[in-house]
Amino acid sequence: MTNTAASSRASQASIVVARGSAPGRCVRAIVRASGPSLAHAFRHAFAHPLPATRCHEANRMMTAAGEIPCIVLWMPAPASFTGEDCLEALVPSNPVLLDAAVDALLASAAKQACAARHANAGEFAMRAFFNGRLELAAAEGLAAAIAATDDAELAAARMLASGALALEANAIADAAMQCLALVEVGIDFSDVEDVTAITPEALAPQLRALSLRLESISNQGAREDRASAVSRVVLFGPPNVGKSSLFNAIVGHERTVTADEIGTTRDAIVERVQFAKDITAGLIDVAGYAAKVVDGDPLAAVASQRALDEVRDADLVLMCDVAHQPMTELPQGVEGSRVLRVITKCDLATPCIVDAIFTSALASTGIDALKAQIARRLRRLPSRGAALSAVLPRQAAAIAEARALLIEAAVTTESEPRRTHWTRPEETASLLRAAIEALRPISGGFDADDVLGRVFARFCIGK
Ligand SMILES: Nc1nc2c(ncn2[C@@H]2O[C@H](COP(=O)(O)OP(=O)(O)OP(=O)(O)O)[C@@H](O)[C@H]2O)c(=O)[nH]1
Ligand SMILES: [Mg+2]
Repeated sequence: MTNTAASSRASQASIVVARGSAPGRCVRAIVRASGPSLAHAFRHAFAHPLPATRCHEANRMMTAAGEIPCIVLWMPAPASFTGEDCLEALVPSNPVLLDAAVDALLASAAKQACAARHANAGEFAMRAFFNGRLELAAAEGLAAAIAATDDAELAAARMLASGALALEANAIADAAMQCLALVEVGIDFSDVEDVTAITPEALAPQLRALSLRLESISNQGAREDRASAVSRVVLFGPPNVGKSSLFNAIVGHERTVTADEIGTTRDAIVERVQFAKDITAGLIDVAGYAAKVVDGDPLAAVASQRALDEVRDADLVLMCDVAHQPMTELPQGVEGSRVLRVITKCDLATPCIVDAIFTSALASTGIDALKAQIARRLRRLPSRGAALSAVLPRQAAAIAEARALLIEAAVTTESEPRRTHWTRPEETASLLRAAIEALRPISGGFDADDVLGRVFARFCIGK
């Protein structure tokens, strides 16, 4: 559990008070409080004591700055947003009066020996969550709605808060589970008469359809800038390791110059490449990167910097090293999660690294495996420009992961040598199981504490 979540859960016994409206000009502002026994705690803060039952009434707050007229919305526990006693006082929107009103509530609680303090960011929503008044998805939706910068992001946030996202994710997980059951029947009861598993031919289109449904969720509310939505894959590494040769081998023609000289490539060269049936991306060849640039070559520093700029903007970095040399360290700002290690010139030496793709542009080996691995990694990226990933990165990542696994399951199924019989049903079944698991954070059944801190930290104080 995160510290924020743990400390907030532990301190729920205290009363919290905050301004509940954003700063800015308006007629009235809200002061909000939540906690146990508010009527008792705030006895000295109001001219008229708070009644036993829910009401809204005109009252006056007794503050150090004088009496402030207010409208009180009084919601005793448990029928309130947080599930605790909740109070909202609408006071004239003046920063001095607002501070005075908050102080008056805290001072009254102190006089009554009740623990009270200023609320932390998101604390009202967090209390609502812990008291079972708010689903985590709804809380996240609320946070996302606050953070939304346009209508599309707001629509994505509403989809989560309304439960529509969970419903669709559930339906897809359910359908995937049905497919899994039909495949497993063939594994577990293959020798039993009358038990027929689904054929690869019948299953593959179902898996494709499910992956399309996931794609359409992640594109909900997507902005119309699809032109810039092409992923960028950059060939990066020290000079002369064979990046340009690999670039040509992948694109399938001599698009860029290669030579024995160090520093042959100076500028970034882009070519659109279809890495798989469903994956097209921009492949970019850049100059060799050297942390220390050779003296007497003024262009080298500029070219090297340009290479670094391309890498920082890349969705996937193909980090190239030659088989017979030690691996290059990743430059600063390039996280390992965006990197695919590639070993070049494998015809010259046997590489000793394990976790990499081995290639030789000269011998044309490893090129198809590299393209397939690039496609696999790109499928896992959340769609660019999608509002969902902008405001709900956790959900977008889960959907991207599940979608990639479903496509992989479809590809595995389609590559069965016979259309009506299975040779490797276990492989498809395990990919399907992983896809269902990947959807779990949205369809339910995950460890809430892991994400709580991050969710509520996105709220502002008073929410
Ligand atoms: N044996 C062998 N040689 C290769 C291979 N790939 C490239 N080379 C050679 O290595 C040299 C450098 O190749 P490039 O593709 O220009 O290397 P680069 O990394 O683009 O070089 P810079 O642009 O200078 O950074 C050339 O002489 C290529 O012929 C390979 O797979 N095997
Ligand atoms: Mg080059």
